[in-house]
Formats: sequence, structure tokens, C-alpha cells
Amino acid sequence: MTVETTEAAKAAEPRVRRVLIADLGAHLGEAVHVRGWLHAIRSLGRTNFVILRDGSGLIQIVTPAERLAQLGPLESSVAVEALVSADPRAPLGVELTEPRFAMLAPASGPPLIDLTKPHLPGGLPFLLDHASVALRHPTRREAARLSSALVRGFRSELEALGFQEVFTPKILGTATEGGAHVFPLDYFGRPAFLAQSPQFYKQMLVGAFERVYEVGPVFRAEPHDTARHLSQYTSLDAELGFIDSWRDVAAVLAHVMAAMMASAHTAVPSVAVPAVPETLPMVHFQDALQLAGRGLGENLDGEPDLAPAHERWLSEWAAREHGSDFLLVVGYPLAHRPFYTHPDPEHPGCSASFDLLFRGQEIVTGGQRLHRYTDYLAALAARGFDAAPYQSYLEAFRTGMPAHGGFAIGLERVVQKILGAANIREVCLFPRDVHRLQP
Ligand code: AMO
Repeated sequence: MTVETTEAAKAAEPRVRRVLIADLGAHLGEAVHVRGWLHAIRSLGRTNFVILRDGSGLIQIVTPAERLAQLGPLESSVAVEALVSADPRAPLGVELTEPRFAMLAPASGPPLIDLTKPHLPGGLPFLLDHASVALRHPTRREAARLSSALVRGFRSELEALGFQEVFTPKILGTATEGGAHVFPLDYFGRPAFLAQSPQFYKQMLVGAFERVYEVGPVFRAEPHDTARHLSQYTSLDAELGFIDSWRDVAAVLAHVMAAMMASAHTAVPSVAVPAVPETLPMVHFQDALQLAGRGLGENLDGEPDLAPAHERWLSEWAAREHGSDFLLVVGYPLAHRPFYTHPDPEHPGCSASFDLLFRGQEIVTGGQRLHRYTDYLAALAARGFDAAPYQSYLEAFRTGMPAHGGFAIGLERVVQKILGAANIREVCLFPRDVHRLQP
């Protein structure tokens, strides 16, 4: 049997419809046409196995020795006609036998990265530099599957709750989360910025739709070269009107988080996803400082924020005290939240806002917003900001804007913590950071 040409493979295509590897179990005893990449070749004594990989999975092909020599280098793409035979040891319960291979696109040589091992060799920078090859490895594709499953859960729960999906601009005339960490750009001769968040737009759209959500990229000119900061990440935003307090927002967040985890569990059963308590355990910011301070033997009185070490300690505390991987820290000092944040009427100087910690890391920020025009003018003035650049945003608050609030989930941080990845870049297909602009 010879390796057919690409033309011959094309001519053969209509005769046998292509079957995806994940679906082969349903074709036991049938002759099938599959396509994929030559993932690995294993020889066990007199038996040789070609492992073929397509977008859906891996399959073992029992291959006579004389046909092995005709195959191209690993990672070549090929078409295979073969018989689906039972193999109780295989994950799908089947293997392929009696194969006929046709070359579709030969690799020009052995792949730069050895994809045949259970774990990818090479350090993270090397794997990121060669992402187009490294991402072919099954372990590197897990994060992408998990990300899309989490987004599906986010969307479906919010749709069920009557939220409208919206798509807002990513080129803005003003910064939304403060002037630092913003990417400036030249917009036809005028200064503009890449959106740090859809914050202003989701608030304005509460006036139109009452409940809105968005899944989209946001940009932060993060100078920090840390394991949890990217310059571009995926923000899962929601905003809703007619709330009584930030507690209504936190309740929606708990539902959404549970739906995201359920969706992840269904789509990627091999990954252990955390249980989400119906009511998220919470601790007030001041108490969180004292707890973490005592726990770590530090005096944190008067600290404006929790450092990463404190977040880690608080998460361990929540796991011990509440049996929860999640902890809401509520009531951050108002002075350290963005100007649109609503004060907490019950705690002077504190904001009606929260962060959600998950396994030692902040993954969500949310809360109630100011909704009266005059409150916005006062908040901007208190920070020494000129109100003029914000006029089109502020217009919404002159026109009967109800009490409202929302939250934003950092998708990559959630995936990082579910998978236990040491670095956020491991779970992002093509990360952007202070050093990385390629690929
Ligand atoms: P915040 O700025 O806290 O809030 O961002 C919300 C969430 O986004 C994630 N995040 C990041 N992830 C990766 N790399 C980064 N550089 C990065 N920065 C932030 C975190 C964080 O919790 N408008 C508000 C949200 C709101 O109140 O609705 C905002 O953007 O998971």
C-alpha cells in the first residue's frame, strides 16, 4: 500500500464522510475516514501504533511496519481510511486497524517541540514563543476548553436571568478605571485609550436595558511582571438596575459563578471544579485586615489594601472556617475604589463594593455604583477630576438612573486557579505582558 497524493485523498473524500476521533466509538465495525496530525509513533515489539490527533482527541492506529516508513515526520497532517475495532483498554473503547494513509500536508521536519510526552518539555517563555506548536499538546488545550465552558455558563445563567448581551467600544476617549495603567493611542490625531473595562458603557446601558452583560477583551498597561497580571485579559462583566444594595449584586454573582463551574464540570470532566456555596461567605475589609494581620503576625491597621500574601491567608482561613474556596471581602475603603463606587451607608468611609477571592487570588470586583448626577459631580470634584471629559457618561445619571451595580470577573485568573497553574500566562493562548507582543 502506498501513501496517496493529496489529489487522490481529495478525490476519495466524498466516498467516506470524515468522522471526528471523539465520535469513533459510535462506529464500531465500520470503515471510516479520519483526518488529523501524526501525534506519535510507538513500537511495542512487533506491533506498531500511530497515534493520530484531531481537534477532538487522540486515537491509536495499529499500523504494519511497512506503512510506518511511508509516513512523513510527526505533526504532518494526514487522511486515514481504517476499520474501527474494539479495544477495551483504549479511552474510547476502540482503536483503528487496517489503515490506508494519505498525506495531506507534510511537516517540513521533526516538530520544534516534542509533543509526544505527557508533559511539555521546555520552560514557559520557550513554549509561549512557539505557541502555535505548543498549543497542539493536549495539556495546553485544556485551559482553552475550560475558558469557553466557563463563558458558556456565564452567558447561559445571565440570559436565564433576563440580561441582555452587549458589545461596547474598546477605543475610548477617557480612562474608565483611573488614569494609571492605561494604553494611550493616537486616534486620527486625537488622544484616545484602549478600554480598561466596559464600566461606563455597562452602566449607561442599564438605563436602556436594565440588565446587561458583556464578554470581551480589556487592556491594562500593567507594569508589573507578575504571575497574575496580563496587559490584555477577558473581562466577564454584568450590571443590573433597581437593586436595593450591593448584596443583590453579590447574589447574582453567586448564581453566575455556580453556573460557570457547572458548565466547566460538564465540558471538562477531567478537571476538578470547586463547589460554590449558595451564599458566598463574606468578611468585612477591616476584619479581613485584622484577621490576616494576626494570622501573619503583621500590624495591618490602616492599610489601604490587601497584599497578595493577605489574600492567600484569607482564602486558607475561608477554607478552614467556611469550607469554601470562595470568600467575599466587602467594604473596601472608599478612597481606594474608583470614583463611581457607592459609599456604604452603614459604614462611613467604606464602599458598597466587594472583591471575590478564590483560592488565594482576587478574581472579581463588584459593587453598587453612584446613580445620582450630583453625587458624580461631588465624587469627581473630591478626587480633583475635571467633569468635562465625562459628560456623555454623566448624561445617563441625569435621566432617572435607578440604583444599580455589577461586577467583572477576570476569566484567565479563574482558569488559572481552577487548573492550579503557577502563572496566568499558562492558561492564556497568546498572552500579552510587559515583555510579550509575539506571537
Ligand atoms: P478591576 O479593575 O478590579 O475592576 O478588574 C476586575 C477583575 O479583572 C481581573 N483583572 C486582571 N486579570 C488579569 N490581568 C490583569 N492585569 C487584571 N486586572 C484585573 C481581576 C479583577 O478582579 N470595572 C471594575 C469591575 C466592576 O466593578 O464591575 C473593574 O474593572 O480578576
